[in-house]
Amino acid sequence: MHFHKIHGLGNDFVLTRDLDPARHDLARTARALCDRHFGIGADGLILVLPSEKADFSMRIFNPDGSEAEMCGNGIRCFAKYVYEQGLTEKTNLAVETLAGIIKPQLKVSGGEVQEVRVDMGRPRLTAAEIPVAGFGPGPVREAELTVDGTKLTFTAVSMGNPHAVIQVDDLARLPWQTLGPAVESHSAFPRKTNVEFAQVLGPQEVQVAVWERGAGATLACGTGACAAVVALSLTGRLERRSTVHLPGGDLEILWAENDHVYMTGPAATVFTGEYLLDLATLA
Ligand code: ZDP
Repeated sequence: MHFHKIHGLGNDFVLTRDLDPARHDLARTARALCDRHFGIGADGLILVLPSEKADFSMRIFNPDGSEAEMCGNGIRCFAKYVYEQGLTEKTNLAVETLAGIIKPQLKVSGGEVQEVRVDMGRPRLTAAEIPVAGFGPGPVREAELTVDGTKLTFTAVSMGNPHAVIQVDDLARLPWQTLGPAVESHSAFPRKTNVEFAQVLGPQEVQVAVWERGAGATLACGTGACAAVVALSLTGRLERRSTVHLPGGDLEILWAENDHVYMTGPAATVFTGEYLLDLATLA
C-alpha cells in the first residue's frame, strides 16, 4: 500500500488511494496503520476516493478504528494531496464527506499548495443534531457537566462531528488530559464527543487544548477550532473572526454572516512510503 504522510499543524494523517472499502476492513487497517510503534503512526487514516456528487470523496478513520464524519485539518491535507498528485488542476474543490460537501480553496505557488481555506459549512447547534442527550432540545449553551467530581461548563457544537467546548480560566491549572477522556465518553454524548478546552486570551484570540474522540490528545483539530470560535462567539466571549492557538500552531477562523465557517491553515507533506504488511491479515 502506497501512502503519503501529511500533517496540518502536527495533526498527522496517512493518506492513500490504495484501500478499497469493498475489500478492506477499514477499522482494523486504521488501528494498525495509526499505531506509532507497530505501524506508520498517525492521528487518522484518510481514504482518497472518487465521488459521483463532488470532485472527490474523503473518508476519515480515527486510530481506534471509528469513522468520523469530518476532519478539518485532514481536509486541508486531502486538498494538498489531490492537487500535488495531479489528480485535479482545480484550486476550488468540492469534497464529499459524511458531513456533506465541504469546499477547500487552495493557495498555490510554485506548484505547491501553501495554504488551504476551507468552507466548512454551517455549524449545527441543536442537541438532536450534535447529538447531546439529556439537554436541549434546542442549543446547549454553557450547560453544566460534572466529571470526576469537577464541574465544567460546556457549549455543544457540531461541525459535522460532535464537539463539547469547555470554557476555562486557566488551562495550565486544569488536568484536561484526564478530564478529556471522561467527557469524551460521558453519557451526555451518545456518539461520544471531541473536547476542546478553551481559554480566551483576547477579543479575537483563544488558546485551545484538544482531546479528540477516538484519538486522544492531538496537536491541533480543525473542526475543533471552528467549534471553539462558534461556541465562544455564541456566548459573547469571542469575536466571530478569531485566531485559535493550538499546541501545533495557529488557525484563522471566521464564522461569516452567511452562517458558514471558514478555516484557513497550512498542510505539509512529510514523507511517502510503502506499507509492507499484508492488509488482509492485520492484527
Ligand atoms: O470526530 C472525530 O472523531 C475526530 N477525532 C476526527 C478528526 C478531527 C480532526 N482533528 C480535525 O482536524 O477536525 C482531524
